[in-house]
Amino acid sequence: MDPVFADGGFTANDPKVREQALARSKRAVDIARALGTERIVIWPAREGTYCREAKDAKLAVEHFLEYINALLEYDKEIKILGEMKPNEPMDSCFAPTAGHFLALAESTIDPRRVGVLLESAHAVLANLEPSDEMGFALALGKLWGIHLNDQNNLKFDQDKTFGSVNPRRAFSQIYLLDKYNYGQNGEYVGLDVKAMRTQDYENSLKHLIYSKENFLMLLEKVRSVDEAKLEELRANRDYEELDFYLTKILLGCD
Ligand SMILES: [Mn+2]
Repeated sequence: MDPVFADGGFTANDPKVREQALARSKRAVDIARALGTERIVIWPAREGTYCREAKDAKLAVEHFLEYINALLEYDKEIKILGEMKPNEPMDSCFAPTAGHFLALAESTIDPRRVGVLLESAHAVLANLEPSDEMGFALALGKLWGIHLNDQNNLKFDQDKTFGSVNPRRAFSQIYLLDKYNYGQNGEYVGLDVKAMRTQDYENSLKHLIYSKENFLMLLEKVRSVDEAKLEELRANRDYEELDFYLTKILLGCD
């Protein structure tokens, strides 16, 4: 929020600003280590432009890489989790998706210490399916954190209560995470939600409780799925029936 970083930190055109951004990040690493964690989440939503020609896209990604390398060098124990989003506050972010960041990770000095934190709404903002994004990162052994929430189409980053907009999309995420025992290796399930602004204070606090409640109600539905039936429908390529079966489960009519 410091005005010096209005045009981004480590992708800013001014080398002094990039230096300051790195110094501040090193301090954040020190604080994280003092708190007993080695996981550092990068949320590079200001690393982009409002005007395409405001920054050199090739140079910006090179600065991004130098920044990650400098942090990996600074502390040999930390793990970096990129929480990527395609836009907001900037019009267009560099490395807008988890896939972009994982490609970047492979070019760092220690790819083993670079992974992702996937947020449902960020995937939706990129017009991607959150559960597929999670599957992609899971397959590469890189899903080190998740922020569950919801998003009503392509608008600002809404951080709505998990499952409140599209329960089926929420169901798909839980189905995948539960199937692969997500959390067994100490990964956290975060709920990155924000209050609707036009309520009084007390009511505004319910978004976290209900995100968790929705998660638990959907988990129950996920675990009620008849896996043999699902496999049979897959084998028969009867996807209308599969869709209908899951819709019935979601509506409590099965
Ligand atoms: Mn988030």
